[in-house]
Amino acid sequence: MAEPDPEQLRTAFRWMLIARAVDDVMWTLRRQGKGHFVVSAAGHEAIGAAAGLSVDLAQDFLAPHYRDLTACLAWGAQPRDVMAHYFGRAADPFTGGRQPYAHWGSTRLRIISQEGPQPNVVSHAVGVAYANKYLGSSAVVWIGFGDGGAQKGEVHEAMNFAAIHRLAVVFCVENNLYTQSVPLRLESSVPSLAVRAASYGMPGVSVDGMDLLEVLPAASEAVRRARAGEGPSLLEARAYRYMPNTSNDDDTRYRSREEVAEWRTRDPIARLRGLLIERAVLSEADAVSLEAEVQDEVAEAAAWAETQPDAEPGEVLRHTWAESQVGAQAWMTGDTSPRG
Ligand SMILES: Cc1ncc(C[n+]2csc(CCOP(=O)(O)OP(=O)(O)O)c2C)c(N)n1
Ligand SMILES: [Mg+2]
Repeated sequence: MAEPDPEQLRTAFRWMLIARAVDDVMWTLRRQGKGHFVVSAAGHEAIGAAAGLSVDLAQDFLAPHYRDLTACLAWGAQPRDVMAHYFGRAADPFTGGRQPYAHWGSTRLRIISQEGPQPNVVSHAVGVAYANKYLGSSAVVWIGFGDGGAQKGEVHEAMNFAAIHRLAVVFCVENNLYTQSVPLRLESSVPSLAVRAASYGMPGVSVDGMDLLEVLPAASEAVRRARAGEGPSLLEARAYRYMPNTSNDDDTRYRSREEVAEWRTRDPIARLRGLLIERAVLSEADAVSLEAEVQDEVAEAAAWAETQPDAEPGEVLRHTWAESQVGAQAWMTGDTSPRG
């Protein structure tokens, strides 16, 4: 990809700002006892922004890691969608209030459902890429997963299968050095996960995942290659999650505050902001007003979602059985009379 133009950089910055603002508001709601489970994207924002700028948003698929809020925004999710999902409201366009936060999935936006067991989405997304090839589609599937997920056997199977069939896939492993409390050296025999690409005969590149301008060329080349029928690539984006694994985790038990503070100095959003000002893409005043606009938009989305009705409990069985059998609900609750 040629150097990103100013408009692309501004767009990426906006996605990243929205992701961080959503993250912050969710943590606040959690602490106020108004919201529940938070999975933070903070520290991973540049990866999703690079994905969004690299793909063709009109046709490509996203199989998101649960820290890929920025990518979901790039693929078209709106702050109201995300907040309705966070609160589990009926208006949640991803799961209709069925799943806890970060289980995005949208047929309309071509976002493949994020699943609880990690990293199941990797092999399922490769199946989507296989279907795309079968159908003669030129769509690319961007797959995000964690360094811990990368240690699972199914990732090996998925990469092997994708390489054999030269599928249009980008495997993006977001290496943030931890699998919850377990450090990388205890879950991987090699410090760089990109080297594993060689065993599948695909390119493997390792980049600073907190620097948009470093992720972007590698992401663009992987997407180009996939679309040209040259097969999959493995992109290792090195990052750091600033917050605990989830709002149920206490990270003070396994990493020092000094370590977290050191990584804070490499914040992907602050770095991009500095670059935009340095390149005169934005003035300081432009950046401040964009930040204020994003804060307002996210606050409005959160306030809106908070007042939305919960999903109807009876809806839980929809999309599980064929519509004609939604009567299974009555059966589950004790009504065993036969139905036609
Ligand atoms: C099969 C499975 N085992 C355990 C978990 C619990 N779990 C949720 S997040 C997580 C950490 C995964 O680490 P990694 O893949 O590196 O992603 P990160 O959270 O660091 O982005 C674990 C173990 C799970 N969701 N699925
Ligand atoms: Mg990790």
